[in-house]
Amino acid sequence: MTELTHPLATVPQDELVARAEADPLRPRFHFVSPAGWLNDPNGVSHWDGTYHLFYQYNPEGAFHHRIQWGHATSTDLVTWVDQPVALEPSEGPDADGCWSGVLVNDGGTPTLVYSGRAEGKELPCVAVGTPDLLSWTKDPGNPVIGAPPAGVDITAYRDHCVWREGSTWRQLVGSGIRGLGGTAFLYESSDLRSWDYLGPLFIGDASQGDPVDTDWTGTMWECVDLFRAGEGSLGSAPADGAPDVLVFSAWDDGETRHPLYWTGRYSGDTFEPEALHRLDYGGRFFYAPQSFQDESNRRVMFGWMQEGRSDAAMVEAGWSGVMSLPRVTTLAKDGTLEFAPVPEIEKLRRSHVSVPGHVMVAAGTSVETGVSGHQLDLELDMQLAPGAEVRLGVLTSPDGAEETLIVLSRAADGTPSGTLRLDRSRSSLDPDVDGEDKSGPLPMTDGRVHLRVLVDRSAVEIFANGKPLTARVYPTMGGGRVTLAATEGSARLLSFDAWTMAGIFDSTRNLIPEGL
Ligand code: DQQ
Repeated sequence: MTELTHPLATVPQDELVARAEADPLRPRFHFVSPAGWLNDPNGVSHWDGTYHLFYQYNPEGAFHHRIQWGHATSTDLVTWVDQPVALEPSEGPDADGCWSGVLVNDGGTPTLVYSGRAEGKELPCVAVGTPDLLSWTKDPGNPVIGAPPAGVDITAYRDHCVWREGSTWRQLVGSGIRGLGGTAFLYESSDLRSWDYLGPLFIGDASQGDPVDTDWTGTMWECVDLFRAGEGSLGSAPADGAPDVLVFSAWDDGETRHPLYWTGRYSGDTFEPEALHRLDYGGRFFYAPQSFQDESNRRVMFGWMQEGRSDAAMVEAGWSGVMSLPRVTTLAKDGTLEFAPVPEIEKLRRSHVSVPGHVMVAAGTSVETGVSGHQLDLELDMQLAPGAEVRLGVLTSPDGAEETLIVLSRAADGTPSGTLRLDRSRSSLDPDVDGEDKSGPLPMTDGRVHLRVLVDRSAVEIFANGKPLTARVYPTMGGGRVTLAATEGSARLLSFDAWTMAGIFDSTRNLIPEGL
């Protein structure tokens, strides 16, 4: 094991795993690192029937420093096997960290394109893998791009999206142009090693909107991800008119703001934007998402559910960061994206409670759910009358002092719109955790809402009519009751099913995994 060198490495490495596993707030059916720090998903892929999830990892402790690429594999996207660390910093262009990147198939050779960090800046690097993807060799020519584009005053430069178009490779590197906004620089190569710069794919406008807005595009775009949201591959004529989608995480001066996406058309060397959308109403709690197309042609996305507790509390806990459940991304009729957890997750469902449906819930009344737990999958169908507001409470303490509220409301004028809101003001008695409200528009027809809520201790993922809201909560009282009440108007509860969820790791993990 490496020596403890960082001032935040106050917990001895051999105590980290035990510390992390003892934390009642640590999720049990989401992927988390063995202990220490986890952030972005990297190199997400499906290779010869095996899913690969690499991730930004610091096994030294629960803080971001000298990042390595952790690695786990799965055959079902549900249970994961820890594999040896894929990349770690070494002398040269990644001496201070192996930052985010992707995996591509170079004529059968697994190849990683990532950002090497050294001397305070990041540059593109390449590594090739053995056929089992377990052992990686860095390219002697790293960095493969020696500097950001000349003559452009950039805010930062890192992270990669790489795809094959005909006989050439194309690559985007996330960046920002000072005084203008976020951008992604486009490059081309025949061999993934020698790259020609083609120009900015598209430049955002940071002067648009207010920096506090939930859809402000920031001064730099991290983790850009470009894909076709339908039939056909990037660069081809869209058979079904499906848009291209440019996902990015808006960043500003060291602050991770929120993931957004443009729908539009990528053609030639540019992207013609059509509309800007929020990717997840939880904002920074679903950050740096990365997606891939699996062998059954589904677009599957993972995101980093970062913490809402203090740096000191993370260090003490011995772990930080949760990987979201993988979600299937599809195109909704209105041209936006919609999301659902992969159906494979249902394998983890255990005891089932069915709350009687077809009951009216009137303002001021509540339904006795009889459901309780810290690891739950809840699925509800409801119909809200115009002006109705319904609250589903989870992780509720016996006395109700702590409760996390998922609030659904329908516009009073009967239009097909409403709001999804997460009220965390009473989620925790701990005054130091993030309790900010999260919300966004909820499209609905005739007041109908299909709600799916996955509660995994401090990790909560909500999908309402396909719109996601992801966040973290830190209850202190150990409550697990589930409550349902109407506060305005009335709603018909059509169905309500609840399951407890099994955990995915049943034995103690190794901080530095050796694989099987
Ligand atoms: N995290 C990585 C960067 C990326 C950022 C470093 C996003 O490559 O820009 O761990 O969270």
